[in-house]
Amino acid sequence: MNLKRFPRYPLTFGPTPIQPLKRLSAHLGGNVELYAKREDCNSGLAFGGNKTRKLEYLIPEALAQGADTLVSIGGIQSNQTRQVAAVAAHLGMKCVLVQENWVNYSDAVYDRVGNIELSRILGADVRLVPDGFDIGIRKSWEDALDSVRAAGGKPYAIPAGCSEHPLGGLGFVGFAEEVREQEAALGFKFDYIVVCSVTGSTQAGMIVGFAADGRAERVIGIDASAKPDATRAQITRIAENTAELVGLGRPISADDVVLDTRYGGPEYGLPSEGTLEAIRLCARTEGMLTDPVYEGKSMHGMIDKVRRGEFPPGSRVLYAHLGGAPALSAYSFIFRDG
Ligand code: 5PA
Repeated sequence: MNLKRFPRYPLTFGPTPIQPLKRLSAHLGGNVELYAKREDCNSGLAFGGNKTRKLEYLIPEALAQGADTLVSIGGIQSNQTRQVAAVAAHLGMKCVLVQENWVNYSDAVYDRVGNIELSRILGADVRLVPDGFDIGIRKSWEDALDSVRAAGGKPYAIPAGCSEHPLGGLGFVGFAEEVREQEAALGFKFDYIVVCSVTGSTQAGMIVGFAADGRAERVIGIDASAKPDATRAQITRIAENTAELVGLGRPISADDVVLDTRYGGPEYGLPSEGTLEAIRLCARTEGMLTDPVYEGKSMHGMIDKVRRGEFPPGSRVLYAHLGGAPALSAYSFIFRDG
């Protein structure tokens, strides 16, 4: 497998820290050791997150093409679009963001605070459109690309979550390689890796990266799309493409893709009672913030699996914290009493 042959433009601080979640592990009975790898603080570019790691492999292509505008898409509180806005500002490029109406929720200032506020401060041209949730390629995004061309600009297209981009899986192949180096220093290996999945390239990259040492099926995806069939299909497709790209040396099989579908509801972007309990428990035992759209759902999944005894006693579980806390202020009503 060869990731090194792909150019990487540094946007992150470097390897992200792995921290033991001692109080959360003890609270859950102490039979499983929980750790977090902090992708949520991987960069100084507007808080970073999983997209910043992915973008390190897309930006060299954008620069090589002489693009002057990054164009991307997400929901109103998308973390992806905020990270693209920050990267564009950092590189002196323009940024057009299509923000769709992905979530059935409207806190009074849902479209003013959190990620969308940050994207506006970062100077992005934020375009709100009424279309609903869909992780695929969107007409509104094609229209935005056309509008940049029509104005004489040179757009670089970054699809939702970077996922449908041919290079979108590479960043999290790198994540797995980084974990292997950290494991060598720690003197042990993780038995499971827990990761939130929606558009799929985060988990797909990890599957390929951990397949290299026989652990693909130890990557436990927690669906947060509440449309798990589409997410599973997209993870599988991206993993297949990425495996070929980096020369994994074996095809991806259905067994490699583990997606737990119990925690994504009630809908994309809406927390369940379990999501909220997990957010509060993690915050109050560890001081670590997770959000109601993504990481609160994967945190719920990890906590519930520990409580049900689904990880064998003595397991070491690595929670990939992918970011997302900037959306919390958009859910202020839910947390008005804490
Ligand atoms: C996102 C995605 P994937 O989309 O790669 O499966 O990652 C899921 C995920 N955690 C997990 C956080 C904090 C995320 O932001 N966010 C999207 C966005 O528009 O922000 C792509 C949906």
